[in-house]
Amino acid sequence: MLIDTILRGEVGPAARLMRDLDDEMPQARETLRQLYPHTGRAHVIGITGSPGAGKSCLTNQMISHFRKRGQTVGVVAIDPSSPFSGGAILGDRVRMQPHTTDAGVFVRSLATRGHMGGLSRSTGDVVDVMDAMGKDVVIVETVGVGQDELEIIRLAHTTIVVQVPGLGDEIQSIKAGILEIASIFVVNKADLPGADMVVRDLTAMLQIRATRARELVPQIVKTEATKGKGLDELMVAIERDRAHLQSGDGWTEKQQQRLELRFLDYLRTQLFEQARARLPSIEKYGEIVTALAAREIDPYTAARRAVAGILGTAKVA
Ligand SMILES: Nc1nc2c(ncn2[C@@H]2O[C@H](COP(=O)(O)OP(=O)(O)O)[C@@H](O)[C@H]2O)c(=O)[nH]1
Ligand SMILES: [Mg+2]
Repeated sequence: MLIDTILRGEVGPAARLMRDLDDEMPQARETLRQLYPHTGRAHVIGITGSPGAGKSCLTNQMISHFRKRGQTVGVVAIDPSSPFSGGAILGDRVRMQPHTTDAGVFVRSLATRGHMGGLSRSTGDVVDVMDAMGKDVVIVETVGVGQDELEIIRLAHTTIVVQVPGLGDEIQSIKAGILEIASIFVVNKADLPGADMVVRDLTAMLQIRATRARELVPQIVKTEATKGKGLDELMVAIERDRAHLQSGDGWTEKQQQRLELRFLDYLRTQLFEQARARLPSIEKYGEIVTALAAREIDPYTAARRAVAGILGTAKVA
């Protein structure tokens, strides 16, 4: 049985399933549906930050540390799509290579498909498959551009935000929203000048940030990913976050929060698909289109009228 091979962690069938999910094959959806009850065990760690901040190097180091403890690891590397090919950048795969011969590590690269400018929708599915495969930890690497960075919370229990010195005005480089999503700040490239200033700035910003009840104040860890320096401290911070989440209701809450966001995401898509399919059959659809073209109504009003038509509600002004 396909399900059993995936639950046993076999890479071939799992990789095929991920590809089929990406291609939106109905059979793959059904397989995932059957795997779903076996998910929810993996600790999902998001890592985000600017391109070149050292996320892949850090991920590589974290893999080594998790493996030393006997934990299995899945990695989902989300690369920016090339505007020309839509393909993933090869670099990440190459950089992850030290672990490619280790059966306890499964790396999968995904291209973002610009779904609402954000994370590839199948990222959640891929995380689920790795979870079902029995991976203890699943690391999701996203590039800190646009919404991806903030969307990581719909997938990760623990979010690591990587900062580096030397990007000019350090405070400017920390975007709104980032302080709220970070469980851990890593100041990587600590060998470069300015790292301590980044740590100071972050510390100051965290002091004015309102900490929600039961939430840990994010830790700040200095690392030099290329040499593995600071990795012990990072592993302690990750472990502290996991232990904190699992000690109270945090884990369940995060789980619920994550699933609700994904549910809403699918709801949005499915409603839109259904609505679009019904458009031609609504009364006066032709009129709406003509009025739109003649600039008699604006697109916003046109959409409202179409929604009213689809839902069969009373006339909308
Ligand atoms: N000086 C220095 N360079 C680093 C460090 N960590 C990573 N790099 C370099 O930064 C570049 C980008 O690293 P990478 O992990 O691909 O960054 P990513 O784009 O965030 O995944 C590579 O050339 C690394 O060798 C560090 O701690 N110090
Ligand atoms: Mg990378």
